[in-house]
Amino acid sequence: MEMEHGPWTREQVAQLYHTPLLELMHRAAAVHRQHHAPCQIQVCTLLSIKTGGCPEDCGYCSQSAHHDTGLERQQLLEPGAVVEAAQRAKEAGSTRFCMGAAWRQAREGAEFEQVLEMIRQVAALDLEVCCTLGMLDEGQALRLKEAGLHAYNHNLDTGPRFYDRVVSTRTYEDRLQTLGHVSRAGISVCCGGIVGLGESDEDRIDLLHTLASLPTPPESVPVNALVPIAGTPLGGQPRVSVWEMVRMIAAARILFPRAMVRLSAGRDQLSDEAQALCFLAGANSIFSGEKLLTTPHPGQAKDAQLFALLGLEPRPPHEEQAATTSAMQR
Ligand code: SAM
Ligand code: DTB
Ligand code: SF4
Repeated sequence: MEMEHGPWTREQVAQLYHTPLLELMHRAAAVHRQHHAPCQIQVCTLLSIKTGGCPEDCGYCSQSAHHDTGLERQQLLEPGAVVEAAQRAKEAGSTRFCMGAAWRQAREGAEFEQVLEMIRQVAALDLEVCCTLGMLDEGQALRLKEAGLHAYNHNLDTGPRFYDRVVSTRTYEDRLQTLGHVSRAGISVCCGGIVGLGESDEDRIDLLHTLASLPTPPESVPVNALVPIAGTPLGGQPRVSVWEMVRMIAAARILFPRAMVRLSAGRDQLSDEAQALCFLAGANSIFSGEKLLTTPHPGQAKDAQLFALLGLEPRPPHEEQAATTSAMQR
């Protein structure tokens, strides 16, 4: 059995990243099998609880008020509507429910209370609750934890040297600070990035190394392929090749053996064969549904066909999962 790796140096991450692709995939698949049931995929549902009109200028995002993308704005949803969506997601087989808000930072006052209420009610459905609300301070992170939040998604997107080419309204340091507040509050960190922003291999290595150097390793790592959005500065970027996704996923799997590695945005453009390669390389989580936050996604029927074809099954909810894991260790 491969030994658990200590802290990774940047040089080691670079070497890993540049491993010949088939060898990298093989190593990642081996690590995947040591730590996870290889035919199980975590199925998550994503809901946009507040859409558009965001003050940040992220160059990839349909929801930034700085870009004219024609997106219809939507104020914060009522907890009742969110809980209904969560119930439907559970019935459709999701075990994790993630709520996304187009905010620079979590709001104080009535809106924050409303989000806390959503978390309490969704957690009561026995779903793993995750949310992504932009920057948080320490007190907000603690209140989210108290309400029953399992994980907080806050992506670093790319390496620190490329970051200001993509976003100018906040810094990499701001992102790291929020991640610190999240993990100190005892909330699982969900943190990953985007492939296809025009970044170099060096930037991807920087991102992986930064993630591997966080005080607590992320519990889940979303790997997004850029979905180019007309009207955004990155709307003309070419689609990333599946090989770039596979390399990033495999490296993430090896760096974070226990994490859920999520094949996130961009699945709509990936063939069954391409997705199969991503799962072989260690991806073990997806978003289900016909829409991500604002962009089209494959939908449940297509995913059911893919699961049947590949012999994959949805990962059971956490307590049943604990039983599976102990069975694997016997
Ligand atoms: N406003 C919050 C924030 O930025 O943290 C939460 C929502 S934001 C849309 C969540 C993540 O979605 C971003 O950090 C980015 O990684 C990803 N994302 C947004 N637009 C994308 C796109 N067009 N293609 C791929 N990933 C995207
Ligand atoms: C993440 O890393 N990917 C999800 C989730 N976290 C919030 C969001 C992807 C958004 C893709 C573009 C859109 O649908 O607007
Ligand atoms: Fe706002 Fe998040 Fe989109 Fe950036 S990625 S513009 S912070 S919604």
